[in-house]
Parts: sequence; C-alpha cells; structure tokens
Amino acid sequence: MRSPVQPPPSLLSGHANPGRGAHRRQHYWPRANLLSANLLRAAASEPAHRKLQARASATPAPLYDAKAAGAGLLLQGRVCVLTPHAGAGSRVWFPGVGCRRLIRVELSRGQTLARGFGTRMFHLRTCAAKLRPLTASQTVRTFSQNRSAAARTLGQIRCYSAPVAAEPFLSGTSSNYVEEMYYAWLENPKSVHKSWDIFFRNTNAGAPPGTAYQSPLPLGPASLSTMARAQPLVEAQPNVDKLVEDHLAVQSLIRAYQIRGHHVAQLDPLGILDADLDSSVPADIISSTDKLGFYGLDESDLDKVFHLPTTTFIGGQESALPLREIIRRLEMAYCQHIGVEFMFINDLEQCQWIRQKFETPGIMQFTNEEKRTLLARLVRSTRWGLRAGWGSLQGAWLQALQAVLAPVTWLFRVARSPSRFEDFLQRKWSSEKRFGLEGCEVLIPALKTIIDKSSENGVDYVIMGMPHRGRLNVLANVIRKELEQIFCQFDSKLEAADEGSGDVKYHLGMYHRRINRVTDRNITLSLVANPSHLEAADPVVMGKTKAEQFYCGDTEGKKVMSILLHGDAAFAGQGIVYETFHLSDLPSYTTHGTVHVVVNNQIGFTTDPRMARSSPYPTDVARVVNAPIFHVNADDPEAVMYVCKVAAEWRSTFHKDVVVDLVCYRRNGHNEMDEPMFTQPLMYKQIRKQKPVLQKYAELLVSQGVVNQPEYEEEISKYDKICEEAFTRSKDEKILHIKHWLDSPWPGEQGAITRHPSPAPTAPPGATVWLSDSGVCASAGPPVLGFFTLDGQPRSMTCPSTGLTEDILTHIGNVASSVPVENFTIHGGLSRILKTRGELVKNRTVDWALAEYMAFGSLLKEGIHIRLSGQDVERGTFSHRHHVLHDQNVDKKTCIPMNHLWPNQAPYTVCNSSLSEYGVLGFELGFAMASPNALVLWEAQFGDFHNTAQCIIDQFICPGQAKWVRQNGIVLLLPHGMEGMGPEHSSARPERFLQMCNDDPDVLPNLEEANFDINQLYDCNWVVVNCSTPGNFFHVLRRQILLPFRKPLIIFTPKSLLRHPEARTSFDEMLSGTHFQRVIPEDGLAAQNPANVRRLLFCTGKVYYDLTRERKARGMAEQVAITRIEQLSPFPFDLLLQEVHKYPNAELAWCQEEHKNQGYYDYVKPRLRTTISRAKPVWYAGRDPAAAPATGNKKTHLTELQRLLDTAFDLDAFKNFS
Ligand SMILES: Cc1ncc(C[n+]2csc(CCOP(=O)(O)OP(=O)(O)O)c2C)c(N)n1
Repeated sequence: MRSPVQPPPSLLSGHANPGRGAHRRQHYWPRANLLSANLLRAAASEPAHRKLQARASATPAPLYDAKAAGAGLLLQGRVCVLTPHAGAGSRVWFPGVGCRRLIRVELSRGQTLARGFGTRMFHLRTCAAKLRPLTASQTVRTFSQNRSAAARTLGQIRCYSAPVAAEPFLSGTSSNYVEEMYYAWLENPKSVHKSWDIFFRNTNAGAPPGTAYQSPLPLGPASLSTMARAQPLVEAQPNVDKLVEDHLAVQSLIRAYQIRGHHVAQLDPLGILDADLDSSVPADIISSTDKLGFYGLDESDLDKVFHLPTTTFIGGQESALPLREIIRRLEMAYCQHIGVEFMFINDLEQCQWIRQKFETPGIMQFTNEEKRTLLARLVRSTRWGLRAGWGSLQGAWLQALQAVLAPVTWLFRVARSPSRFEDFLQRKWSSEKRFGLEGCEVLIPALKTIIDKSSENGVDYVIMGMPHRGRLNVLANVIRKELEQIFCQFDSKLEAADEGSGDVKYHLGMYHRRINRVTDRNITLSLVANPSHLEAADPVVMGKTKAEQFYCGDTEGKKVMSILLHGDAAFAGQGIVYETFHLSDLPSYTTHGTVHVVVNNQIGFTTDPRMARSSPYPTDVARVVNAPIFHVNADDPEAVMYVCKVAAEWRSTFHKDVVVDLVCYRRNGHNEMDEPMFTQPLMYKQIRKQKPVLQKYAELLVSQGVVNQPEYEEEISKYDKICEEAFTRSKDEKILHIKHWLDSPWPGEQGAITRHPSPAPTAPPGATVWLSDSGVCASAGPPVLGFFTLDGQPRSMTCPSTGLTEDILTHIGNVASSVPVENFTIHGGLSRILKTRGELVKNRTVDWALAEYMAFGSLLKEGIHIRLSGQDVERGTFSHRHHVLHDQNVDKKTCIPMNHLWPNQAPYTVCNSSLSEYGVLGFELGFAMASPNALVLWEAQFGDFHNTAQCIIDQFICPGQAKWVRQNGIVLLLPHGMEGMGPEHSSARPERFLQMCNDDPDVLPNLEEANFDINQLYDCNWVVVNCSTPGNFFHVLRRQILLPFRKPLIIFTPKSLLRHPEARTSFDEMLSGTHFQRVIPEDGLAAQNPANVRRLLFCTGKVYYDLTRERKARGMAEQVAITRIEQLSPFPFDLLLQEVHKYPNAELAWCQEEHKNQGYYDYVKPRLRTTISRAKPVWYAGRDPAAAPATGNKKTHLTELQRLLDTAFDLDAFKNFS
C-alpha cells in the first residue's frame, strides 16, 4: 500500500509528501545548455544581449539580416527569421522597431512566403506580445511555482489555466525565438547570422555563461578584422542526434503519462489504498529526478524547451514547453484526482478527444452556479441519508459537520432539529438494512450530471440498472420516486394491494417522467427491477433500452440511453459483465453506448479487492470493448462532475460505452447492521476519521465565497419540508401498491409514455402501427387503448382462434418458399429446400420451419414486431429455418423474406447472437419487457445450454411477475430430444422448468370454471409446452400474442422431428376456428372402441412417433391408446380427466424417453393422480434414473429406447407391481 499521506509524484509543486517532490525541487535548477532557460540566461548575460534589449527600446535597426539568414522574410519593412521547418501555424519572431515589443507573426495557408519555403501558401497574421525583461531565476520560477499541499486539494489542483502566452522574455517568448534560431542553426549553421553561429557553437561546447557570445558582425560588408575576431571558441558541430533523442524521449514521457499516469493518480479518498492494487510507481513516470534517466534525460533538461507532439494538448495555445512544465501539466492532467485509462483505444480520433478533454489547460473549471448546484445535490444526497435514519452515525456526522462548518450554523440547526421522522425511523427501523451510500454520496450528483448532459444532447429517456448500494437514494433523488412511497416500505404491516413479493425497496423498479430542471426538457427515467444477483440486470437493461430505441425509431441511440451502476467486486467478478460488454457493439444488440458507473468502495461485503480480483482495477473488463475508463476520487465532487460530463459527452459523440469508476469508501458495514471492524479494522479506523464529502466540499465553497448562505439555507429547508411532508403522508399509506413500482408500464398503464400511435383496426390494444420496414413508428396520435384495463386487468379472459385463413397461409407459404427480391442468387442447396417448401404449400401442409413462418408472418401482419435471437438462429442450428438468404455472388447481400410479406407489416428482426446465453437471454427478456405487442424469442443452440443462463431463468423469467408485478411474454425455444447424441446436446432439462411451475400437484382446480384454460394460464408463472406437431407449434406461438396477458413460454423444440415425414400438419388444422391443443387425444382405432383399450399411454413430444411406430409394428392399435400432453404446465387437468374417463378399463402409464429422474415424470405423475383422485396407479415406461441426461453410445441408446418401448407395450409389465 502506498503511504496514507503519500500523494502522486510531483516534480514541480509543493506536496503533502515531501518525499515525492517538494524538497527535490531545488535539484531542478538548470544548467547552461541550449533550449533551456539557462541558454537564455547565457544569452541574457552576454553583454551583446543586454545591448539588444537596450537597442530594442531605442534603436530601430533590425538585429537580423534576412540575407545572412537565408530564410528571412521582409514584412512591413521589418526583417524576421524563419526557420526551415516553419510552416502553417508556426510563429516567427522579430524585434519591433522603436519599442520594446516583439511582433509575433503567425503563418497559415493563404499567402505566398518568401524563398526558402518553396511554393507553400501562407497567410500572415500579426499580433503583439509584450517583451518583458526577466532574470534567469525568475524564468525558472515560472515553471516551478510552488504549490502548497493545500493547493493540491479539490478544485484548485486542476486549474492550471495560467497561459504560457504570459511567459516573460527569455523564458517563453524570446526563448522561442532563440529556439527557432537554434533549429535553423542545427539544420544549417550558415542559415543564421555568424554571431549566432558562433554563440551556438560555443554554448554547445559548454562555454561558461558570459563567454559564449562574440559581438555581432556589422550589417554592412564585413571587414577582415571583424571576421577574424568572430571565430568560434571551439569548432563544435551541432548535436542533432542529441536533440532528436531528447525530443523522442519527451514524446515517450508524454505518452507514458497518458498510458500509466492513472497508476499514480490520487484516487483513494482514504489515502491508504491503491485503486490499482499496486503501490509501485511505474518506471517511466517521473516521481523523482533520477527517473529522468529512464529517458536519457537529466535535471539539466528540465528547463529545455521541447516541441509538443500533436498527440498532446497540454500546451494549450503553446506548441513548445519546457520539460519541467510538460511534466507538471501531465501530472495535473493524469495524476491528480482523476486517472484516465484510454490509451488502449484503437481509434486515434477517440484518443485525441479524450486527451483534449483532460489535458487542455484550465478545462476543468466550474462556474459558481455549477458549484452551488453540485453542493445542493450533495446536500440532498447526504441529507436524505441523514434523515432516513443513519441512526448511530448521525450524532458523529453532525458533530463533525458542526465543528468544521461552524460559520454555517443554520446547516446544523436544520440537521440537528428533532424530527418525528428520524425518531420514527430510529425507533422502528433501526435494524433495517438500507445498503446506504455513505462514502459515495457523490453518486447522486454524478448520475444527475450524466442525465443533465445527456438531456442537453437530446436524450429523453434514460434506463438505469443498479444493485442494492444506494438504491433508495437513487430512487428518491435521481428517479424522484415519491418519498412517501419509499418511506412506507419500511412499514412491514402495510397490506399489499397487488401480488408481488416483499423486499420491495431494494429490488423493485421505477418509472418516472419529469422535466429536467437544468435543460428544461422532458426526461423519462426508468430504474429496472433487479434481483439480488449482482449484475444480472445488466443485459436486461440493455435489452429494454434497445427495445425502447427500436420502438421510437431511435436508430442511433440519440433519444434513449442506458446507465448501469455496479459495485467494484461484482463488476470484476461477474462474468455477465463481460458478456454484456460484448453485446455493446453488435448491430442487433447495440444500444449505442452505455454509461457505466462503478461505486468502487474498495470492498466487497467483507472481502478485500486483492482477494476479489486479479486485474489491477475492477473496471478492466471494459477495456475489451475499447471503453474509456475514468477513475476518479469520489471525495472530489468537482472532479467527479467533470468526468461524468465527459462520459456523457463521450457517449453522445461516439455512441460507445464508457466507465466512470468512483473510487470511494463504505462508511458502514455491508449493511447498517454489519460490523466492518471485524474484518477491515485499519481501513475502518481511517474511515472513522474521514471527513464526509459534503463537509469537505462545503468548507471549500465557503472558503471560496461561492456559497450564498440564504440560498443554501433555503435549499436545505426546502428539502426538509419535502421530507417532512412525505413522511406525514407515508403514515397515511395503508396499502402497498406494488404496481406503483413498475419499471416498464405498458401502453395505457399509469405513467406510460404514449409512444405508440393508435392501433390499426386489426391490431391488439396498444399495438404499434408500423409505417415502414425500418421499424419507425409514428410519434403522435390519440391516446392508446391500454393493453390492460385501467385497473390493470386483462381486457378479457378469452383467447380468439389462433387459426388463419387459407389465403394468408398460402401467401406466407409462397413467400417462405421464394426469393422475394430481384437479382438475388441463392445457394443451390437452399433452392432445393425452398422448392420442397413450395411443394408442402401446394399440398396444404407445413413442416416445423413452415409452421414457424406462418406464425411469425401472420403476427407481423397484425402489427406485432417479432424478434428472434440466439446463436445461429438466422439459418437455424439444424439448417431448417433459413430466414436470412445470402446472395452467393455479392458479399454481405442478404434478404429476409419475412420482411417482404405485407405492405404495412411490423418489422421482423432475426439476429445471430454472440456466443452467450446469460447475456443474450437477459437482453431478450429486457427487450420483451418494453412492450406486450412484440413476440420476442430466444433460441438456445441446444436446450441444455440454457443452464448458463440459469440466473435469468431463475431470477427473472420464472418468478418475475410474482416478484415485480411485471408480466413478460418472452419465448424460449429449447431444442430437446434423446437422439443418441450423448449426454451433451440431448436434454433441455424439462424437469427443471416443470419443477419451478407454480401449480399445485395435489389440488384439482375447479374444472367447471368458465374459461378454465385461460384462467389457468393467467394464474401460472410460465407456460411449458412440448409440441408434437408443427401445427400446434404454430398455434402456441400465435396464442402467445393473442392472449390478453403475457406469460413466459418455454417450448421444448424438436431436432429430428424437423424433418420427420410424419411431423406435418395440414392447413386444415391451422384454419380460422382452430386452436392450440393442450392435449392431443388418441384419434385412432383405440378411440373408436375405448372400452377395449387396455392401456392409456400418456406422453409428450417426439417419443409419440416412436410409440406409434412400435404400436403399429406390434399391431396393438386397439389395445393401447396414446394421448399427447402438449401443454405440460399449466397442467390440463380438465382434458386429461376426459381422456381417463374415456378409457375406463385402461391402465394409465406415463411414457418418456428421458431418464426417470429427469424429463416430465415427476411433474406429471402426481398431477395425473390428482386428476383421477388417485383412483389408479400411474405407471412408468421410460429410461432408468441416471446421472447424465443420455448415453454417448448409439447402440446403448437404441437398446434403452427399445426397452422403454417394450415396457410401454407389454401389457403385463406392471402386473407384479399392482
Ligand atoms: C451473484 C451474487 N453473488 C453474491 C451475492 C452476495 N453479495 C451481496 S453484496 C455482495 C458484495 C458486493 O460487493 P460490491 O460489488 O463491491 O458492492 P458493494 O456492496 O460493496 O457496494 C455480495 C457478495 C450477490 N448478491 N450476488
């Protein structure tokens, strides 16, 4: 660890730690050398130079002879000297006539320059700079001004706005002149006047001050005697190599600060930790003079003037600076309270943009108004915490505040005043967890700054995701959730008006639209509900953002943006962060830049960062997508505001992700009940001593005279009043309205923006009317008919037929089997596939792919946007889908026939995803949140891969509605089936989904209830189906949208059935009036004479085809009935009861191809038993229990299959068990 009081290295300034700078300043006194102030001192000390000054004030004679210089320019009768490398923007100096002035001539394109510069065109502009004589010691002081330790705190440290233009003679202005002369001499010693030639030779050879100069030659013809006198003391040659080397070294040095300056920035407010987990100072950062040796430089070089490369902005208006000043400015830019990590970015323009934002002298300045706003926001953020009952700390806080801000007595008066609110909280909820923000209160103004700046840049909708830390504060002070709604969450006795689990305040979302006071523009803020699972909400927020952008035609992310908050331990540790970053620039997933804010309190629960990550910073994951990372000391509110502004500007300029790393501390334990001293005793001793940031900043502004006491008092009392009134109202709250905590109201719901215009006659309530294929919707229109009623109920409890007219089926079929655009060459194999499709259409039948086409195509017609996402979904893992056609002759030319179905159809999005399940499923879930009028599907490549997205399934999809009162209609397509492919790629683990269904296996619902099936669907947490026919697959997809509510739909989809000749459905079963069949009853011989049936086999999915084949082979069509359960959950008790009653003499058996401890058996058996009031056993025909889902041996697979079929058709199989 760095020492607590050890600041970053400084060569040039007073410093809290004398070991790193202050006492070493004396070592930087320059030695005589070229390009240094001492060169100028040498020049100044020459008698001739003194003469020059005198002459400049009295004599009009030019010092330099254009002819002799060989590169001179006569301008307005005066002579100046141009160096050979001068060009546009260069400055040329020449002495003024009759006054003590130098005239600066700037060249830019537009005017012809005299000989020596070829035909380049320049425009001459002149300006004057005052000539002020200065001693050499003054010169040096200019670059090594003492800065006290105090000056390195808070705002002052960054304001290095003193322009170099004000440099005095011999340090700046005339040093430039001498420098130019020197360069000219280096290039060609004859290009300068002989006197300078001699001077440079002598000085370069180490002539002591006062001896290098020999009096100038007269401007007239030189006499032999004067020429003879003007011989150099030595015959030294210009040391060009050294000059080049030194410049290269300085360039490397500048680059080193840009790359590694952040490693020594003062990021830790406690001053005891290293934000990068490394206490060492990089070898190429100049923390002491001996470090100059790394570059082949030494102390004597510090006052040499170096040209600045174009890759730095530290010069401001200056193109050259002394090395000492270069280092000082680099320190100011990169080693103070902001550490900028950006040099890994591959794009030069972006790097330049960042350099300019952080290097430009004086760029980080705030108006008094901005400072007051910042203080007011900090007051709100902090006082929210104070008033919200940071019980035990409150006294200490107030004492500390009082001690320091004694003059601001009103502040303490207000904070100390007894209030019922505090008493109440302390008494009632002193043991409540709040996951307070203390130690990072600056988060609130930080977020507000990002939002203000984004709003200024045109954003009107910000979608946020965040974990527990500071969530209440964000809800109250950023989203502006009604305070009483937050306060009343502390009352555990409040009755819940709606469904929804408890633990509300840390997890529920919020949605609010208001005027942004800074920009006076409307802004909508949404905080997405989140589970405890840290970072799990990241992709969900992304998906929702993408959807909102999509629905309002915001193709560049100019209107809708996302902000993600993270904890440091979670950001580094959770792989989903990486997965989400990898979505950030994918065309179908990009949200055009997210601003990430890390509350880096340098601890994760009880774990030190060194034990929690292997990367230097918790933010390193962001480097993979070239996101700049701005580390900032959270105790410097102005630095924080600055980086937040830059982050927002970055996002609106480049539409890429950016990270703000708020390096802070956690004043309490993980929650307010935790004792942090158990595990981090020293850290917490330091924290106890740490002044709160509000106190520090208030002190600063008071000392600067920025804070106006009455205004400040008014701000405090205003907020107190708001809190008091809200508290009073919160006591009147008798009922908890969880629905007030929706993060994504749907059309017509309270608070929803009317984004979508009035629906088309055929469209469902709230549906978007799509104006074009581009997905752009109209932005105005009458109020939308809500998806729900005003009470939040479904508009009906029925579902219309999911069938279609023959015309529609045929039309979709024709498009699906053709290439709907001209001049487009598809692969020969695909032509055959489309031809086969065409034949199916002619025969009025569909296979799986065509059924999906029919469902999608018809919904698009009805204004429903469809988005299918997952790995390789465009073609389909099993090469059956082919929703994107690729021209075989033109690279990247594609066609999506589904988007060529109808004139005003909704757009179809089909997108191959990154190879991520967790990230992509989370994203699609978020997309599906935004609107009920979209069919959003995620397909796993093979069903078993869903387990890497288990968190999204467990935390969002399965319990989402129960926890957060938000319905979601996402569809999961999970290829499943035992086909001898081994333990991988076989099982989508139906048992897991079924185990999480919320229907009671032991309770027979009221089957007589009207619309039993729809009610059942309404009550369930999700729908689980395994369709055995393409037609039923078609119906269930359509039903998903035609239902008057939304539930997640899990579909186990087939692999071999995709091409199974029997797995076909006739148009007849898809026509108007037809429905999804929850159960497909036996319809063969057995059904004609049910009394003779000995066994009723229940099954689901693909095994049905094995069973019918076997039954046929055995000639048992009359003895064994086979009934398919297509909708496993909610369980079709009603239909199955009918089936059982139909075959009174039949044994009941469940047959599955999965192992006994897997598949459906454990779910189906108790429900079947309940259906028949446990009147009969339900036998099992299937594989034995096993650890792995399937054997890897094909022969064993077939043997197992045969065995289960044998059992299924052996009518004596269960005799011995009866
Ligand atoms: C995926 C996951 N694992 C573990 C936890 C338990 N947990 C809650 S907070 C926390 C520490 C988080 O540290 P950090 O991300 O730094 O945030 P902080 O609490 O410090 O703000 C842990 C481990 C969790 N909520 N989620």
